[in-house]
Amino acid sequence: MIGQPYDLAGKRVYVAGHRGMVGSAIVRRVGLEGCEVLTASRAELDLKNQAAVRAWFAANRPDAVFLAAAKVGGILANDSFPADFLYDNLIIEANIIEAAHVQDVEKLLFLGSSCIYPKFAPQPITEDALLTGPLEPTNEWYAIAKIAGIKLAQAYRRQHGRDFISAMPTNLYGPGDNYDLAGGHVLPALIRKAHEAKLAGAAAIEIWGTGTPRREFLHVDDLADACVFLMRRYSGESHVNAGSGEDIAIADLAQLVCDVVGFEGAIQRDTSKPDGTPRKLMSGDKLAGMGWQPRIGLREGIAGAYRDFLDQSVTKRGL
Ligand code: GFB
Repeated sequence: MIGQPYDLAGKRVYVAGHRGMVGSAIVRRVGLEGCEVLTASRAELDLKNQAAVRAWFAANRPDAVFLAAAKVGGILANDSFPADFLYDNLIIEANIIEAAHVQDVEKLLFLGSSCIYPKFAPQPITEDALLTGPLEPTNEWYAIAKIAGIKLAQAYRRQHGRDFISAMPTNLYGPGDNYDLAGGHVLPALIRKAHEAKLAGAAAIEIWGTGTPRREFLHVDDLADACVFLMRRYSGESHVNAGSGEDIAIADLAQLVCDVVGFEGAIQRDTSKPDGTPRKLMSGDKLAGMGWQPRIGLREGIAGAYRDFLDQSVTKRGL
């Protein structure tokens, strides 16, 4: 349902997780709305500490909250650290949603993830596929935490009349991504592998799994725009998918990244690594029906992400 537009101008808007890829994109985008953007560094506020979160909300009194703080990672990180992915995400979202309720926050947007859906959900995945089948085992811990976050937002809506909503982004990429090969997602990993192979004059790069899984990718600046759109225009119990509407096989993605980076060698597969969900394409009909569309194409987005990777490399080496 599209509610009365919620005007962010003049509001105090807290972006939780502002150092991350998603949070920093939301800070950039929401800054255009004429609001006062509030952030808190990890040193200032431990989001896993309930008393600290409550005190921060009482002292800073935000009107609106974007809940983008989360422990995130790629398929291997999810599979290797199930306790961290479940506990950290549960506690962070519970603390923030509860504090937002106690402090009468007018509107809150919780960010989930497309891995909340069943492993074999019919494609493209509509919002009502939630909780209709078993999850993908490599990331069920993260998925369960994110499902709990959606349910928390719904529960505070039902029991306390709070205007708390949820957006479900597909796989994201863009400036501020994590280029760590073990912990990060596929797209930043491919950028790094192709770049380093080009510099080293290597004959090939290696990708994980069979290369056949299909994923949908959305540029984080498009996601930030969708979040602000939903914050302003949407009020409803159901979460809303945010995607690009197109998916690509991982092997084809690897080729595209190599083209953009300028690496001309071969692409080899390490099938000892997991594939994860065979396909994850979300239906964007609900958000499109409200009038929102993504703007950044995949090739253009990867070219921008590669520039960001080069900038990060320069900064890290202190050049
Ligand atoms: O991006 P990724 O880790 O996330 O992996 P998921 C996507 C696909 O790319 C998998 C393959 O089939 C990987 O096996 N892949 C190929 C690689 N080469 C690489 C590589 O070098 N690094 C990585 N990371 N993957 C995550 C979830 O799942 O997606 C999270 O675990 C979250 O919970 C996130 O939902 C959006 O799409 O498989």
